[in-house]
Amino acid sequence: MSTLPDPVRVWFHPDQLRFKPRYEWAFGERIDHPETTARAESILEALRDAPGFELSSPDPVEDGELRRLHAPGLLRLYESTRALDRDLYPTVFPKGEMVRADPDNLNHAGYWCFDAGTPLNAETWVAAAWSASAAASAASGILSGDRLAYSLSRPPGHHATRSRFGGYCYLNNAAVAASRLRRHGRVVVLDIDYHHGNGTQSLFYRDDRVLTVSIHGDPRVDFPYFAGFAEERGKGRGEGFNINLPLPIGVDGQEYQRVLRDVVAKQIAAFDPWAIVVAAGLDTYELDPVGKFTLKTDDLRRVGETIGSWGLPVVAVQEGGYHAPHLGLNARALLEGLRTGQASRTAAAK
Ligand code: OKP
Ligand code: ZN
Repeated sequence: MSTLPDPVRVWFHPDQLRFKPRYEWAFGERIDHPETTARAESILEALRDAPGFELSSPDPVEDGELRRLHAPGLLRLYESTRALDRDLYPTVFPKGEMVRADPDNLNHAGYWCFDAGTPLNAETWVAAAWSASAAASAASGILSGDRLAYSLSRPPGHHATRSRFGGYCYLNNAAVAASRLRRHGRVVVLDIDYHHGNGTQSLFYRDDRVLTVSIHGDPRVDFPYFAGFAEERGKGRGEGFNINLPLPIGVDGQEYQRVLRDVVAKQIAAFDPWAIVVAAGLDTYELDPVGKFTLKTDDLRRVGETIGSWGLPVVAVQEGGYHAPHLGLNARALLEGLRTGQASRTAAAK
């Protein structure tokens, strides 16, 4: 008897489209902001037409759940941004002792920020909260038996730390998903975005129940610059439970696949998790204007197949990916790959 697999739920809320960052600063130049609404629209269009996907509206994540990951001051600052009538780019970033920051004073926003590419306006908070809610609902889908769930998170999340936003990220969506799953056992967050997932790393740095693995462009030459080195392995009981795999620019699909199969697969198998959160950045794509790897759409499909073949439930949380015209096709390829990989594993077990 053959049955069709259940459709993959695509978690997304239309209010995620309300936030439209207009520009960012890159080496003194004002450039169009890469993190556009066209990205999400490209993904929605590609998955709407594809068989096997079903659009679902998330439940709002509660404040208490966000407070377990993020500092009260950061969340309070986001509340304050509702009063903004313009885009705010923090320009003063106080360090160390220079701080008596007031989250009700938007002139102090730089205290909770680490870069100049991540503006605040009156729509930031609603979009970021739904983006995190989508990840939370996707994780809950896994808890009620889904084998694969996809959070169309936008704005992205993996650079957001406990108390700082940056790198286009405000709330750490992948960490929200991982936290829901971690109550039920060991969880891996595998970050395949081109950029190091510094926020996710820092949130679980002392945690031995969440293994964080990030494959990314060498941070000596690429954002976030200050983290992502192989020496960062976790602290305290979390020592050994953070793995960074920085790679040189120009890496292609074959080399990427080799790292996944020869290094990542073994580390994850040794950790023996019950579920995996994929921080699914697609800026490793050859045409991406921000990332500097050279993966093709079929390479992204194979990345999905490899991860799926590990036989674990997967929550894929969208991160970067800035070539909007092909972003939907690439998301679809990754997700179809994940599903094919999972099916091959199920078939082999029978
Ligand atoms: C966010 B995510 C580019 C300047 C660098 C920061 C990149 C943030 C990437 N010209 N801006 O990990 O995809
Ligand atoms: Zn990225």
